[in-house]
Amino acid sequence: MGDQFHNPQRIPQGIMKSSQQRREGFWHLKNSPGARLGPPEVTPASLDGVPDVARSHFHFASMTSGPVQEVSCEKRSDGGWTVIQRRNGKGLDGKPVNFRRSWGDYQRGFGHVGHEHWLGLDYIHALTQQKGKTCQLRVDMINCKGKSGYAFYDAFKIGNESELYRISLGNYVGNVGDAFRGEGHAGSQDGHYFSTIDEDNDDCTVCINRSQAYRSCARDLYGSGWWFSNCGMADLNGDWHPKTQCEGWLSGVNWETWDRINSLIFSELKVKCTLL
Ligand SMILES: [Ca+2]
Repeated sequence: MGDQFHNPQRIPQGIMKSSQQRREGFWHLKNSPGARLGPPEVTPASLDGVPDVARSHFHFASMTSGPVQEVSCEKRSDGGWTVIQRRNGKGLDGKPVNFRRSWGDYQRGFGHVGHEHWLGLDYIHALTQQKGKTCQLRVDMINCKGKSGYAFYDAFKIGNESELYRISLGNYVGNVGDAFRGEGHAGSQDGHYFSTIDEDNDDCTVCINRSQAYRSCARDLYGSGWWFSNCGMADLNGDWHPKTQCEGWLSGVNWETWDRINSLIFSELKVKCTLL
């Protein structure tokens, strides 16, 4: 399957922040007046004995990120999670969203929050850098054979633009392996910068992956935006391959500590922040 290039789909922007919110740097997730709250969408993300998840859309505001953004929230038995990435091959128009995009697109986000999307680095930064809070990252995924898996990281945050959205991860718990750190692989992505096809921050001029050399992991190998580091074993923003064609891809939706050869057919990154 070739690359999917579609017209950019911006996540629709919601209401603007109030002047009080701007003045105080108010940060909130609140129920959107126009949001449709039901019926709950049952998704394949019921992975850990939780029978169902309820999804709704909220507006998301931060002191640093301009307009209020709509986000997808998921209510689970362990609390409410904000979805920052979803891959399922179904954009707003029913077709896969193109994730082979520029630095600016990854900063601002793309896709639609009710479908396949990337929330945007500036929003993820604001979400994970709330004062007095610490955040968990949950990664849900389904592999090419239809099996579900998950990974948790505590103390998750990403830096701002000047820090090239550097990722920090705490302890890992899960049943798919710690692909971010590669389980001893040289290319641990923890603590590394974000790269896109037009911004090479992977810290390797000759990046070695499976005995092949690449100048840019984002541009030359995976064609996506991610926290690559020589090049690493996680890339959930890689090329989309549908269930009927998910076997045998080097460049796919990858979590290589779980499956080194085949592309995942579902992934979600989601964040929950709690008071310290
Ligand atoms: Ca490089």
